[in-house]
Amino acid sequence: MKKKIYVPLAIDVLHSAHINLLKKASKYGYVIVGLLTDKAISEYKQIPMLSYQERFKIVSGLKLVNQIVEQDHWDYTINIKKYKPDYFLHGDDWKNGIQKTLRKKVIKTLKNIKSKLIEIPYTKNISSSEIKLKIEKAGINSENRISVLKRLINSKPIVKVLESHNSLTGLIIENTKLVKNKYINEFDAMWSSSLTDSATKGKPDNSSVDFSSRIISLNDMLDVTTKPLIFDADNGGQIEHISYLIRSLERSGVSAIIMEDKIGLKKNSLFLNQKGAKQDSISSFSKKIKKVVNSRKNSDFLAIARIESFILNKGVKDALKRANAYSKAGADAILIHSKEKNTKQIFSFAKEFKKSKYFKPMVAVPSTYSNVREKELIKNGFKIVIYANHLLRAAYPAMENAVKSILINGRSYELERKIIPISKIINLIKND
Ligand code: SPV
Ligand code: MG
Repeated sequence: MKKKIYVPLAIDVLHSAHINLLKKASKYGYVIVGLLTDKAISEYKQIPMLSYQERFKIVSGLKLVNQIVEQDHWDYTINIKKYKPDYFLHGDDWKNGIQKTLRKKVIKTLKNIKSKLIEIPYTKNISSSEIKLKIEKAGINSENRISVLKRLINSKPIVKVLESHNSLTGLIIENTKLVKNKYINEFDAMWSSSLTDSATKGKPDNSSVDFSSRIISLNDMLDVTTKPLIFDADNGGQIEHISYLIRSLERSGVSAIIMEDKIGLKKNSLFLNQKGAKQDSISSFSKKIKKVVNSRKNSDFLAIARIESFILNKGVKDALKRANAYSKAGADAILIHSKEKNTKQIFSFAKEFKKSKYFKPMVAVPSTYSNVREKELIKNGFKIVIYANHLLRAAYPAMENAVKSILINGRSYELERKIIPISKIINLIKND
């Protein structure tokens, strides 16, 4: 019987180094490719551009490959134990960096089943990540960008979203990455907040900044970034206009709309005084959700319903009734909003909603209960967390202090050490 060789691959961009690798593998025998799922990849780097199904099709067209199996964890040892290959092949680039620990674990597991590790030299000057960067620089198309959010929801424990109010904040979200516990930690998506977009324009969060203006702002951000964007549409406006709004958002490459179930003159939900603010009827808001669902051309564009029951001092019963109805109307996810300082309200809702046959992924906006950790949200069934206003809140005092410093000192010298050098700003914005 032919010997089996296992090759784990992500194949986001198929290139010549993969072919070299598979040619070497085929010399050892029957080639099994462990194709990494979106979930497995997102455990250690950004979600791939192509979906698993698309990547599967590409690999199945390669005559060097005898079998493809699903590699659903970044930890290869699970499949090694399952398929018991005689050989395991990997590029030698995993000896350093974040894959180092995994390599050690793999070596131990292979030893236990008397299999061998084959490491082949990393092909210099070619890497998927670099090719991906070049493609990203050339831009991402709207269709692809729309789908990324849904894929992230299906593959990550929680999707992390941060408010972006202009292109610069979009770039910060795009480019800031930390390595935490050997994993790359970064934000997955941007939130186009009605509050911060309005505040940036010096206007109140009462829909005085109309959708056309909001869409110009988000197009600026989408021009220079590749991550998905969620649009805060207040209550969606008039139902008769919704299909045009969805058309514009999809054309721009927005991944989701969030609509809140309020009517009347818009008031920000974090205002203590909600006098005059009214909640829409379940039937009327459900119609709006249906309208979004029927208007979208791309089924990966998500309709997210935001429930304001807690904001308007109604209880969990009202929130649940609405969640079930909105889910039935076609909402892909439910944002349960709260302006309490703790998570009691949203977790009591989550506990009940999880039992519902209409359960949908839940979204949290921890603006007032900011002490909650993401792991607690995950434990309570939340799939998206939106940090809704933090970049603007960080920028405002920094700018105000700069103004004060120049006014106090009659020069800008004292400020220099607190702000970034001009050279850094120049280099931050690429000119190519
Ligand atoms: C926003 O960021 O505009 C929101 C969230 O809608 S909140 O400010 O809490 O209403
Ligand atoms: Mg808003």
